[in-house]
Amino acid sequence: MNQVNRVATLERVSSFLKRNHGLYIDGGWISAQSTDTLPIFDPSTGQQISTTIDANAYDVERAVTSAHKAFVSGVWSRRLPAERERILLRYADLLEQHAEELAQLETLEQGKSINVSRAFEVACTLNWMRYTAGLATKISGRTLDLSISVPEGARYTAYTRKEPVGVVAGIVPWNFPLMIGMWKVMPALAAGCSIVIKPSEITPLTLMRMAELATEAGVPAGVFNVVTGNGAVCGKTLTSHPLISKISFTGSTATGKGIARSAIDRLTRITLELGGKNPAIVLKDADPKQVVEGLMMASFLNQGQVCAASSRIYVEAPIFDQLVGDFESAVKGLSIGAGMDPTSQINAVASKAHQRKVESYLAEANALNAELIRGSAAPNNEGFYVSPTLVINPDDDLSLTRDEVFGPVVTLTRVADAEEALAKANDTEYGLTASLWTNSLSTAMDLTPRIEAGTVWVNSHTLIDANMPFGGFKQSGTGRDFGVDWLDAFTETKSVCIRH
Ligand code: TXE
Repeated sequence: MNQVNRVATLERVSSFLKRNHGLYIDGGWISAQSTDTLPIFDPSTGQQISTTIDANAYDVERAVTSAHKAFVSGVWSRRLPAERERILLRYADLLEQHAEELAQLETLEQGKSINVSRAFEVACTLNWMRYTAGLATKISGRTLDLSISVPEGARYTAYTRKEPVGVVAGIVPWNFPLMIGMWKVMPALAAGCSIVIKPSEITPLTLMRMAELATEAGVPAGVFNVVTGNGAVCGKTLTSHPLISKISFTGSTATGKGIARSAIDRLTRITLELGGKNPAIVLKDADPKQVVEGLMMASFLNQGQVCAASSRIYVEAPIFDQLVGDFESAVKGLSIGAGMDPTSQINAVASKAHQRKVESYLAEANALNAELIRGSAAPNNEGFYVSPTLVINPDDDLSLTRDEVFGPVVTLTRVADAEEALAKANDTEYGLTASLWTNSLSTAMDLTPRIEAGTVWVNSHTLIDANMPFGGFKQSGTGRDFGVDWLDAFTETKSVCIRH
């Protein structure tokens, strides 16, 4: 790494990494029964930087029991909405006060640029936290006029109330551990639920620190618990526990479906935010500068480890060659290096296993003579780097054209017209996001309803907001996060019918 540009690690961060970590249950750290541990690596060097517990079934049982006890006691669920809101706003203030610490932890365990950790992961999470805190005081039902006339002359009025669903299990992936973690914690707490959260085994540190800050903000003991561990034991025990009323999962389609299958046995409520293979349709009247800037960011932010990332770009023939040239210059100009070096634009991916997976897609494409344009070479160390890569006019049946690669890889395909682009864009089992690049309002209004995706951007891509619902069509998931109706997924609707 370029030591001159490297951000100095805060003393608070170094000492947190060295801690003898336990599990966060009942408002504090406890020793686990499990003696198994999981190493945490710095993706920029491949070196181990911390160690966490690989929780067993007994440990998970303790966390769920604590959350359930807190829930039925009413210590949080029956608290005045304004009090919950105030505590959650204080929680956001604490993140703001510890912003640099959390940003560094995020970069050290996940690999992404410190610039992205500061400006996106931490700063945007703050917006989401404050937005969601405000929802705690907006929970409301309806009054209902009824037509029941039994016995004759009786009159009835009903109303609905939204009640917290119970104990939530949050399963968090490794691409945006802090932000996606808070997308589960905040709506659960705003609605009055308790939560047991399981971060990814690769990137648990920021959420562990956020548990401490929740207690400092005033969230009562037992309401917010963190268990660290692998998916097969810790994750599975948590999501199949009978005291869990709601699962909020973000991760792969295969794991999400497995959890949903087991959830159906107990009819546990479930929200799934799964992967994407997100198309960008670029028409000949689009602004090329805007396209290249927007889609470089949308394709390579966080090394493409973004569920909403643009990974397939379809360009109308008249501007295809020019755009390929512009993308090639942009990709070759990206500097590669450690996330803690703010001048590096492409950083390591999150794990060795993921680096191998992304490289294996590229190796297959190469073996089948696909045209690859690769950016600068990765640093010569044990870090988990993948050079940013453009794949030009790949065959439709190549694995990297169909699967979610989740790396710094994007395909560019020439199409004859908007109809061919639309057919190719929709030819996928996924349906998370898409974008359309055109200066014609009528074309945009014609095409957007025909694109099979939960979010469609026009002349931008990957820009998300707390007030804009987000979720997938098709195999990209079920349910929506964000927006004014977000807490519906964390509440049950009760109808109260009164005879008078
Ligand atoms: O995902 P998993 P992986 C996609 C992306 C990536 C692929 C595989 O394409 O390459 O998924 O990543 C926990 N019960 N996305 O293997 O397995 C696990 O411990 C309960 C897209 O990491 O889905 C982790 O906390 N939990 C995505 C979380 O599930 C289980 C983000 C995600 O792991 C479990 C990440 C089980 N049986 C990957 N098995 C997005 N939508 O943003 C695993 N887990």
